[in-house]
Amino acid sequence: MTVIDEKTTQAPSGVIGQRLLRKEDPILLTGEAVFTNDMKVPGALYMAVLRSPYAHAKILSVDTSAAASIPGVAAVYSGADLTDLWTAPMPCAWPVTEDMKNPAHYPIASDTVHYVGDGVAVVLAETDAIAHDAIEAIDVQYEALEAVTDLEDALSDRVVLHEELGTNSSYTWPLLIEEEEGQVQRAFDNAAFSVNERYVQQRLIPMAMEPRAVVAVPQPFGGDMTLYTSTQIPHVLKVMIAVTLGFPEHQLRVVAPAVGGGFGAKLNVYAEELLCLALAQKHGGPVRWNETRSENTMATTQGRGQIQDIELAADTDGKLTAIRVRLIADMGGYLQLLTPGVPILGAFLYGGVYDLPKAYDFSCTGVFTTMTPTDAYRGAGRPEATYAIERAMDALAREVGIDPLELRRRNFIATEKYPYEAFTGLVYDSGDHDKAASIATEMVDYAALREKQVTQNVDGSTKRLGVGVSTYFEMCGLAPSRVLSSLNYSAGGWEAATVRILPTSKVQVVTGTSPHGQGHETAWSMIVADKLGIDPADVDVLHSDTAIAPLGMDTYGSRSLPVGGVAIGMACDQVIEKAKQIAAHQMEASADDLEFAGGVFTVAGSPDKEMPLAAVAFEAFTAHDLPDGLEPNLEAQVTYDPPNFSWPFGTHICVVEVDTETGDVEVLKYVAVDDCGVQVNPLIVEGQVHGGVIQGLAQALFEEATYDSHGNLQTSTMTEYLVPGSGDVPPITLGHSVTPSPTNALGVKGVGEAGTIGSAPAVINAVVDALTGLGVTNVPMPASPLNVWNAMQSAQSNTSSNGGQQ
Ligand code: MCN
Repeated sequence: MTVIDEKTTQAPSGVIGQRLLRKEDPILLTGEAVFTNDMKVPGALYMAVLRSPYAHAKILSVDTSAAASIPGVAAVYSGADLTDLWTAPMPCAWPVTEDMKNPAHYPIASDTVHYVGDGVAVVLAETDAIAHDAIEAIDVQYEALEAVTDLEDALSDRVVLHEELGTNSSYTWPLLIEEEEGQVQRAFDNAAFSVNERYVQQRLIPMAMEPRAVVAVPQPFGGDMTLYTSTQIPHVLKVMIAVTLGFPEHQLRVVAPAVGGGFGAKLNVYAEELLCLALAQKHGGPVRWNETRSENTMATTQGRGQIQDIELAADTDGKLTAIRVRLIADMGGYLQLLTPGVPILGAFLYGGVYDLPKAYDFSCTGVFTTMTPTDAYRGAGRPEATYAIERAMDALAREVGIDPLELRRRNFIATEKYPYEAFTGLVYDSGDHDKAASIATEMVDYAALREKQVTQNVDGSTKRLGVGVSTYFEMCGLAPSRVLSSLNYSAGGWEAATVRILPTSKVQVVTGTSPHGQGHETAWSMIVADKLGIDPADVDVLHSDTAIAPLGMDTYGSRSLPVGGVAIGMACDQVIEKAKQIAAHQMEASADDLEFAGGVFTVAGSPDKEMPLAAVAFEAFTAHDLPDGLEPNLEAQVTYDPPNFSWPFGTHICVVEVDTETGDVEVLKYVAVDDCGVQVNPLIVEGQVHGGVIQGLAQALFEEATYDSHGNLQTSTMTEYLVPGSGDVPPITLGHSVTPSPTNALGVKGVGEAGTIGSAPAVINAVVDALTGLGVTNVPMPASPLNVWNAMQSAQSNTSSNGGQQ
């Protein structure tokens, strides 16, 4: 249930701010949308991949003869058979340090496998069923090697996983920021209060509703190729394929048809994309592949996977004086497109929304293990950072002996300090943390809950009430290119947009963003309609096809609105400027005297003179009477590289009841107050926050990808990997404040990841808060009944060994 607090609802003005239903939904909801696996491609061969059952093993031999003899099988290849196809290893676009170790990783292994699910052979066959039967008939002999699934064990190099690297450590990335040398250590030496906490970010499986799928279709003449793939990044993928396969970029078209969710896991260049394309080229005909759900759990990248050690130092008032963070980040078997950079993105957020002096000591070591590679998962590094600082703030509040919200308020960056240069040197655009916290506390009736706890959480009580707070900042709108370059990221952060008014005044927008559930067709139409004074239904948004939208940087990092949407607004402004020249010429007035509102040009001081944009569009098309030197047609193209990230923020509060007899956690109330600046469409914003909160809540309470000591994924189906169903989701009440971003003309900030970033710490803080009276100071994620029970047991045994002192 989503309840919108009317008090905090932004008053709509113009089209921006209206709660329009999403125009892309009818075909999705009626099953008419075409996903990659729905594509009808006559004559396509079906590809199936044989995956390693070992987490770490040498491939001794691959016998494909039995599989090749099955009727309907067109070809069977081992990794060794295909080595000539690759001109370069699989790409990693984020070499975070100069000396980062990156093992050569090819689409199919030919020597050693490094996780269960690593591809060792492929079959091409006339049907999907034959292809899958045939992979069963391939005989692979392995020499099993030891698996390593514990991060600290991996770091010890007891077993080196990529022999050629000589170590399992991929990189260590430090960030030491001090006003004066030695300041961090001095702050800890002189701290009135300090905490030293260890948290574990369990691995998560992104579980998009649609698993991955690929269809590669060579065109009959000239060597052109079309690749249909369920991806978030058709543009980036095109460049990466050109680099990796040496495929001529100008002859490659990448299309992302309808995409059923990605959550960061489809922000990658996958082996199967390269295999389908290379094999389609080799066979001179289409090749397709469709991922099964259990393949998806092991062969699509996973998220999180970190050990976080965080220390806070504070003065007598509980004001932060220094933060120290040490991360061990699980890379998995190989580096995928962004694997090493994901934890680094979080490095800038361990200071939360707090006024921290320049006293910050961070370092992250990325380590190889024998598990599925990790990469971006909704929030990518930022939920992890927020979790650590927000959990540690609660620990510090317990040390100081004050309410956790009061501790946060003492540390908030004051509103008048915005724009605020943070300890990292990054500038936060705008914020009002007191306001977001006040709205949230009012909505949840915080004071009453604290009073209720006093009467409910008494000795012997088996239903304990807990209240958890989390305040967060998100560094989103991934851009600007110069900052990304300073982090060694290989690509830029700009976005492209074209706005074209057609002769009959309907509008085409071409965007480089690539939506997969975010409602861009609706939102972009609203931006255009608002600017041009037309009906959003008269706008068509073209996207996700590099032949139609050749320029783009795609969708991730909650960047599409603050970068791509802003670019569209700028293109509209340029179109209006050009239309103004034409209208002025037609009305024999000076362009400087023209005003544009509601889709009509008027002349200041001459109320009888007006010209609708539709009439201007037709004039621009016929070009019979245009001002001298002006080109026909109304079209503008903008490539926008923003000057800053955008910084949404908010306060989430979770209320739980924990059953001390069973360890069961019931979420009684969840309030999320998010501020993403001006909301283009509050209905979409609420959907995004709602989905995000559920993903964070799922990490806090249900989901965990677990591996046994041999590296076998124990949670490869949804009976073991607990994705919450609608019945598991508690009531979520949304509120918001609106603090416009001063860095873009629309005043917008992104929101796609906000819910995920704020939620997990709010839930776990609530669970720990409920059990504080029993001596519990930490409950690991997920707070399953077993984990809660164990936390209570170990608190009890600590208490007994301390002679009853808590
Ligand atoms: N929006 C708005 N006003 C704002 C902010 C956003 O109306 N002030 C709207 C935008 O217009 C857009 C949507 O909210 O329609 C999300 O915008 P934005 O925050 O720019 O995020 P992106 O479109 O770039 O989406 C990426 C983000 C990420 S990083 C993940 S992961 C994620 C997410 O979006 N994965 C999703 N949301 C998802 N939603 C679905 N259904 N499926 C996924 O895989």
